[in-house]
Amino acid sequence: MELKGIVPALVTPFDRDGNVNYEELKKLVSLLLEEGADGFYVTGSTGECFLLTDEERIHITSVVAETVDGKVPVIAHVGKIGAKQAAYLARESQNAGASAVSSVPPFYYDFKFEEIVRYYAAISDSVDVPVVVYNFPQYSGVTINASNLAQIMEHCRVGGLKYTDSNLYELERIRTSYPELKIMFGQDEAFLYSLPVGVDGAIGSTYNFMLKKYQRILNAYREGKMQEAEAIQHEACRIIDRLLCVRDITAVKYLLGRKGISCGNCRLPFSPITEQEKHLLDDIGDLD
Ligand code: NAY
Repeated sequence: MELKGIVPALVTPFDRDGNVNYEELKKLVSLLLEEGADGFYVTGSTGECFLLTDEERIHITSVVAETVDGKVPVIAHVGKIGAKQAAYLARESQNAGASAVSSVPPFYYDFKFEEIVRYYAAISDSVDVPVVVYNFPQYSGVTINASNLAQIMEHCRVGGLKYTDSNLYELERIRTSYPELKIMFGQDEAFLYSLPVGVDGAIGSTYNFMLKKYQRILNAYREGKMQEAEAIQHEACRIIDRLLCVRDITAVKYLLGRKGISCGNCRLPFSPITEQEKHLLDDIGDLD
């Protein structure tokens, strides 16, 4: 599995009745493959993981893997709070075609770090594919840094780290401590600024609908055209500002409508998008 480049954290489309819309999911994946996505992160935060049943999570992975047909990696997020449950989901996701599995640390019970390590070991022991540790302190309440990552790595086959935090200093410490580790950055609003730290790529929600903008940032950066890269990043941030006035997942789903993908609303208890929110997103400008 080559984890690199720009990887959309896929939304999960729902139909009018709130069921997973697998046809629209296939359309979305095909469109993003055409646009040059370097992989797919499925049933992550953006995919409303904790609002899906296990069966839905596994089936989503299998539909995405089938559509991708080995062209790029498919990383299945298998996070639960129980180690046994996450290990089960990991094994089933691997059977469904995932090239790697990933998880946020277990949350809610304020687990000790040694317990978190045991959780990752259970996932790792249940699969042959690599495990991508998902650092998302803002939601999980747990910070993974250069020092405690070593403890996880001792007991778990870590293939990568998804780093969804704005602390670029800590990111640099991790990069320097583990030069071989695949690191995927998770804050789209700071995509450009993660590149000099030496990340291998990025996973995020806004790559669902404005992938081309980030490809242009990456190309400009690689060619040393910093002013051009910054101008496109500013444009992406202007759009993200608008997204965050709504809610990122809700807004991403709505904006995909412009690309012919119908994603429906987010699942309860998320609220459906309002007319006022739609209005805010309607004049957001060019997505490409
Ligand atoms: C996932 O697992 O779906 C993600 O990778 C989530 C990454 C997103 N962060 C959050 C907080 O949901 O893409 C980002 C985020 O939506 C974007 O940077 C806008 O803030």
